[in-house]
Amino acid sequence: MNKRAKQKNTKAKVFAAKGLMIIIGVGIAIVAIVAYFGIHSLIPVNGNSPVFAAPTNTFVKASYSPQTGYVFTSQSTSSSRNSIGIGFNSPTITLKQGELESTHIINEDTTSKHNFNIDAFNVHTKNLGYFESQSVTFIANKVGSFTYYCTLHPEMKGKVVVEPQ
Ligand SMILES: [Cu+2]
Repeated sequence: MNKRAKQKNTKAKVFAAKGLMIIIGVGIAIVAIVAYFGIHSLIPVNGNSPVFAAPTNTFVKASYSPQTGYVFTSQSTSSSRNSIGIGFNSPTITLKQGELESTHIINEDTTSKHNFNIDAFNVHTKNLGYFESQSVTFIANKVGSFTYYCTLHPEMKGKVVVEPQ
């Protein structure tokens, strides 16, 4: 190999190495972002460390009809220990003490925004527009009966009952 060819070869190698570094860099950044948000989504809103457990999922929609007015309606099938069934209005959400709960709210009302709150567990969604949804994960770390509600419509409320273990 003459001098020029050698130089060219070295340049090509440096270029390839730089390319590889960029690819690795981007890879690390993606992994870091996923890890950051992944871990953060595992931290309950009323806790400060990630919980590596499968949550109980409850699906609730905000809806409106002239008959019912503004109302939270269950989208979860009923289970042996709670009164939730698809279509139940103002369903009671029953949990066991210490249970990890993910409540998924969707606004299926074309006429108004809605939000979902449970003060006792630091649960507060943003104002959800039509077909917007938000999931909130919390630990049922208090026993008793609590109220969930929408700040925009006082009539939209129901109970969260946490039973002792
Ligand atoms: Cu509302």
